[in-house]
Amino acid sequence: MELNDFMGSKSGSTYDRLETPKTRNAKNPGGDTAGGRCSRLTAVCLGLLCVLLLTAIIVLWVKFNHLATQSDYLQRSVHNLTVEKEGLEASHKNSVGEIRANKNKVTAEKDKLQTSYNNLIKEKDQLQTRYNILAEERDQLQANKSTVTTEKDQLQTSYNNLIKEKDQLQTRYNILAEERDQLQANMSTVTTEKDQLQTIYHNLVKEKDQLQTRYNILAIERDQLQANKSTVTTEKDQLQTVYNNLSKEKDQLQTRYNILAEERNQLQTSNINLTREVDWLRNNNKNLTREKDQLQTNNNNLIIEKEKLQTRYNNMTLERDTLRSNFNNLNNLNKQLQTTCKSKVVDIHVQLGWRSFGSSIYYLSDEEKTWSDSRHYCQDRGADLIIINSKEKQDFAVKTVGGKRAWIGLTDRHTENVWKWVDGSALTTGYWLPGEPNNAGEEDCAEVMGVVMKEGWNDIPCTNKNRWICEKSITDN
Ligand code: MMA
Ligand code: CA
Repeated sequence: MELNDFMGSKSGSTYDRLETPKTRNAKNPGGDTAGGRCSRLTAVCLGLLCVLLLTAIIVLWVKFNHLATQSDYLQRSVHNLTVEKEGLEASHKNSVGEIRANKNKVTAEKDKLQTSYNNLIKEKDQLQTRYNILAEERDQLQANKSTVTTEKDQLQTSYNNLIKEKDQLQTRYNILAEERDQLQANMSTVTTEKDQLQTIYHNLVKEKDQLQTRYNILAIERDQLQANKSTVTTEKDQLQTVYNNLSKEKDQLQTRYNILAEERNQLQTSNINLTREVDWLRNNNKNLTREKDQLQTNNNNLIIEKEKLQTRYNNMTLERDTLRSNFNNLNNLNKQLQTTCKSKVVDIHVQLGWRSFGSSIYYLSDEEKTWSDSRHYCQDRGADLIIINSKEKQDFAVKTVGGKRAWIGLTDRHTENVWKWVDGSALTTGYWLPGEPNNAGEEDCAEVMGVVMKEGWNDIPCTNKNRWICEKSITDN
């Protein structure tokens, strides 16, 4: 080593200088004078000083060697780190920036270490210079121990600084080692990502080539289209003008078409309705034609029948007139006969004891019968018991019965105190005697009394036997 050689050579020269007094003492062993003792004392002191200086130099030399060893170790570490950094740089092309930054850091650290090394070299030179100075001062033997001590302190301070710098370098080395481990750990991830990106890159390159090919084709087509565009633009302007005119005409035609369409729809609707009506009318016409033919046939038959009936009607009219004339003649004859007949009936009844009054004839019996038997008698002769419904008939009855009494056609035997005539009509005006009818012992049939001062009606039991007055209308037959 350069340092050892240096120290070796320096040690040699020092021994040479230190051996000089010994050599001088050895050449004068018998000088036991005061000056000799003083010289021996000085020599001893100088020897002790030389021993001290030698010891200090040896210690410094050992420590310096130790520092040099550490410097070598750090140098090798820097070298190894540089190698590893370069390996990482080769592995991580994609993370070149980071690695480069790390490399710069490592380089900076290396530069710092180099600087430290240079400083150490300079300090070594300084130490060498100082050593030379000390050697010169040692030669002067009056060199100041304080100066040496001060320099020793400075060396000690430098040593401490070097220790501190060594610790800092060690710490930085540890940090760099951790960063290296992290970078190694990131390497696999980055490698995987790099492979994926590489695959994507290849795909993108293929797509880019395809797109480039398509782009070239499109560019050619674009140029052709560009050339066509001007022609088409001109034609488009012309067509636009024509289109505008056609649009106006189309709008007018559309309006007319809409109106015509509405009219057409209305006409279609009307046509459908009319077609239905026509069909319906045709069917009706057929039916009506049939009916008309039938009616025509019927009409002809009816005309024939009408003519026949007209003939018959005329004949019957003649017959009717004849019959009406005959009827009138017969009716007149009948009236004459009835008048004659009634007159003869009245005559016959008068001959039989009947009396004529108004439009009826009346018969007062000489016998006496119950009310019912009396009525049967009248009915057997086409008459009934007398109905007295006027003051004239009441007076006629009183006059007819004379000073006697007779049944009249009045009874309440169906409902007590409800008096009815034999023709079913109700009693409206009665000519009862005072206090009558009193129904003295179930008296349901009426009699007329013609006794003076006792001319009127009385009720008596129907089972009593009494005369009776029959009444028979002449106008009934
Ligand atoms: C009295 C009087 C009549 C009654 C007859 C019966 C003479 O008249 O009471 O009302 O009908 O008697 O005989
Ligand atoms: Ca009575």
